[in-house]
Amino acid sequence: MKTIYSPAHRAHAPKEEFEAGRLSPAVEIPERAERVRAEIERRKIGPILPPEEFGDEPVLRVHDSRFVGFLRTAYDDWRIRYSGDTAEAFPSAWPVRGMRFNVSDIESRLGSYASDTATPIGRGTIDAARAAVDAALTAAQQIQRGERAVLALTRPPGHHASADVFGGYCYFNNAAIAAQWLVDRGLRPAILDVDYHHGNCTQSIFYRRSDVLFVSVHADPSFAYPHFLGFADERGADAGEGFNVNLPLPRLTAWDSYSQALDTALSRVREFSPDVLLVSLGLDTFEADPISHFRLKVQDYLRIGRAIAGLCKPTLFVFEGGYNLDALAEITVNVLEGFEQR
Ligand code: Q9C
Ligand code: ZN
Repeated sequence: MKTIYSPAHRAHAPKEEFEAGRLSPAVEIPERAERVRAEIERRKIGPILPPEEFGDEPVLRVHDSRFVGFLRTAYDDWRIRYSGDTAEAFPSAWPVRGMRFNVSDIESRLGSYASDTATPIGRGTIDAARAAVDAALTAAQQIQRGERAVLALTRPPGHHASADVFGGYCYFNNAAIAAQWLVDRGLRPAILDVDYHHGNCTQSIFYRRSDVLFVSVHADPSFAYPHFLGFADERGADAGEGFNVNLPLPRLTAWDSYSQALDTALSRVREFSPDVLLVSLGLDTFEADPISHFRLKVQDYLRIGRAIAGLCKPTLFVFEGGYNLDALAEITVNVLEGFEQR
């Protein structure tokens, strides 16, 4: 299996996030992708190739142009506002009910576009996020050209970024942009999201559409981030009714019940009969993940890979979350190896 990887991700090296009332060390850090890349080499999964540049057009098929413009200048705008301070940009006020969306200065823009305080914008954030998009698009192009499976080793991740929202460590929705690119080339993609956190913004992007199926297995938002979306009764709207499937699971879910939900998800995908499967591959379902509460074990990731391979579809894995640095590389490559075994 080919991997698409760019070292440009290293320019995004957040230091801190504001969480549970305090600043804590960032977990979505460069070492994540570096460890996975090294493990792919060590276990000889296949060639590691750099992305091609696709330009803005495929990004603008999914994201709002003012939002893209905001991300492009946010760090510089922030530095000008705070006279050269090199601290990362964070929002501190949001336009909640009764207030207005306003983008007249950097503070109002941050509040209008951000969904949380975990997603800092630093000097290298935009370049890294763009390289991640190009990695996902390059992988999509490989699939279009006949590859059976490709990994886009994207960082920062994407599934908590919508048309005009960034958050949850995500800036551009890599998987959604790749899916839209495939739609624009006449293909019918399904997205299976197995990250611990609900892929709220991938859901939002395709919620009213029947040309892209979105299926997610995740921690119940009644106790887990992203808190405000990802419930089982969200089934799509308008033309998209029935094309959104959420399978929320309780705290401490282990393989026995996880695998049942995964089987349900896979049969919904099979029923849709896509041309291409995109997998939003989060590895934060691991038992020792530092921010999550499922109980999957190292060997379970081989099973996930085998189960996905059972669909017999061209498969584009798009890397999302997963924060246990000691296990992340092994469990990621287990999914790929499980997939190849079948
Ligand atoms: N105590 C992804 O995995 N904060 N994003 C959660 C938990 C945000 C996760 C706090 C988590 C975002 C791509
Ligand atoms: Zn996650």
